[in-house]
Amino acid sequence: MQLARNSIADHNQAMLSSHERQMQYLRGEIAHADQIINKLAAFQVAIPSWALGTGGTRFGRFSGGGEPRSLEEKISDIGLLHALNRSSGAISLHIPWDIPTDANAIRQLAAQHGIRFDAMNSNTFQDQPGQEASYKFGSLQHVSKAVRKQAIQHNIEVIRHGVELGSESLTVWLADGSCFPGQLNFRQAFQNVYESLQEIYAALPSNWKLFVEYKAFEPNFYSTTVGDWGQSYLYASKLGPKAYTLVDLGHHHPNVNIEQIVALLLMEGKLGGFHFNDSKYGDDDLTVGSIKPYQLYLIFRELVDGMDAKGMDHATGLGWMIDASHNVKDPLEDLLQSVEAIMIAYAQALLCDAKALEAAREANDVVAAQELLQSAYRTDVRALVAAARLRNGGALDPLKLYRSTEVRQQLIKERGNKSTATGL
Ligand code: LRH
Ligand code: MN
Repeated sequence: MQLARNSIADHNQAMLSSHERQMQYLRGEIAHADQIINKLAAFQVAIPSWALGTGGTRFGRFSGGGEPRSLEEKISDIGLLHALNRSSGAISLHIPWDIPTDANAIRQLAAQHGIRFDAMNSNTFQDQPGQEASYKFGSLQHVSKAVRKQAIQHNIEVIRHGVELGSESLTVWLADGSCFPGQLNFRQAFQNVYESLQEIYAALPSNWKLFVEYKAFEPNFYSTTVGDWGQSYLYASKLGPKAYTLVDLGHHHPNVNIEQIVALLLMEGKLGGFHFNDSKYGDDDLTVGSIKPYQLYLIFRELVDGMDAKGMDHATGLGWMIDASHNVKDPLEDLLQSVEAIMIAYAQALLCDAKALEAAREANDVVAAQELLQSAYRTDVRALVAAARLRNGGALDPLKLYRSTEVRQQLIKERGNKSTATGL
């Protein structure tokens, strides 16, 4: 489904005067407004291929209809998001949920929508039909060499698909762990995973990165073999320079100081990227910034300072990906809100006077430090984010235009109410 030719131009025309009023005020308040807009305009967030349909939980799944039935339709839906906000120019595939039948055709279709292929995701947490050995008791940690070999082969196969599509990174998330005390030899499990990751690492093309994603719990509920940033950092450090940690915001126990973890991993040069989402309790995979927007801002504060300290390019230095699941929202509206929340947190982080903040810290002026941090957070930067979109040819208010052009209704007309797409 394509947006009608002039729908974005007409939408922007109708909203331009109020946008320019807000920009005039912000330009009066923010000396470096244009630098912030430049950075926002260059910033792209990868959309997960598994988050374009209704996720659901083990208790139920309530599809909203018009959901993609193929990889081609998933790419077209991301094309729509990107046409609206010009900040969703990448897709992250999950194998075998999204095995391309014709890699060249898929690559060309994505290019037509201005979409590139971000990190590939392997899947050794589900047994596929006809699969030789089961992952019930883990994959790369498994006591059986044959099971580990099967999982290693799968990851190498995922790399092959990624090379054909132009991806340059592989994310390995392992459900591996244990549900009961006594079930697992932690040291042997670590060693098995490490040796298995070494074989996967050895299969990486020279320009590729390996992201080791950690998670505190689920589906195992006593131990997880890549359970926290320390374990992921241990693997990534032992594996070599192409291996990094991946921070999924929902993979921490409540109240963990994620921004401190981000600051240290970045300082060590071992932060590879993010799976952005939000959560109240567990791995809830909710809309980014919907529960803890201040934490998201504090994370971007550490990212901006940490990347600037290392001279890293913000747009390309790390893997910026969303990992969400939708139960009650239209998936595309949810993703538009998530990208917006990321861009707002990034803009506020860029707005904060980092030099003055450092001076307050040096002076142990705790109050001044908080005032500097929160004055940026309390600044409505939405017009700056909109200005970046306008500059890139996007809509001033993507969600409003998505609704006013009745995209979902048209998708339901085209695809029907049932959803068949594989994935979570
Ligand atoms: C695990 C996870 C991982 C994906 C899956 C879809 O919870 O975050 O990143 O493979 O979700
Ligand atoms: Mn994730």
